Amino acid sequence: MGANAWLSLGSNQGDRLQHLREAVRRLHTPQVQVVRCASVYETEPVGYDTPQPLYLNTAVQVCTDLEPLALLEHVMAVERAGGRVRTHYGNPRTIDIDIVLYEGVQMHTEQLTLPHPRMHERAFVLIPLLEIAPQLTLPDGTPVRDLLKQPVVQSQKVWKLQDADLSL
Ligand code: PH2
Ligand code: MG
Ligand code: MG
Repeated sequence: MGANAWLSLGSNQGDRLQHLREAVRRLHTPQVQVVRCASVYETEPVGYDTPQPLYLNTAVQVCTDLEPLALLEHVMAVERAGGRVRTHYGNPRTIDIDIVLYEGVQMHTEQLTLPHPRMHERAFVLIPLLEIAPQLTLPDGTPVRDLLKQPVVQSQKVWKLQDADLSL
C-alpha cells in the first residue's frame, strides 16, 4: 500500500504530445504506479516576461512506495530521459514534471516544497488535477476546487484537447 501523489506535466518544445506520452510511460515503474491520467490541455504560458510557445499540460495520480524526495529523484530522472536541459527559466522545455501534492505531506526544503507553492495561481495545474481528483483537498482542508474561483486563475486560457489519450 503506497501513498497517493499528484504530478503536473508540461511541455512547450518539440513534439509536445509525444513528450507527455513518453514521460507517463517512464514514470510508471514497480515503485510508482500511474493510476490516473487527465486529458491533455493546451495552455497559455503563465508567469514569463518574454513570449513563450503554448504548452501542453496534463496531470497524473501516482501511487508510490517512495518518500517525497525519492519520488522527486525519479521524476527528475524521467525529465532527463525526456531530453530536459536546465538552462534559464524563460527557455522552452521538452518536459517539466512537478510534484504538486503528496498525500498528507507538508514540507519545505531546498529541493522540494509541498504542496507546490504556485499551484494556487495556475489554471494549467488546477484544471487537469481537478479532472482526475475533483474532491482533492490541501493538507489544511481547503478544497482544491475553491482555488479555481480566483480571478487570476479564471483569466488564464486552457483548452482541452479532444483527441489526445495518454493512458498507458
Ligand atoms: N510551467 C511553468 C511556468 N509557466 N505555463 C503553462 N501554461 N504551463 C506550464 O507548464 C508552465 C507555465 C514553470 O514550470
Ligand atoms: Mg513547473
Ligand atoms: Mg519543474
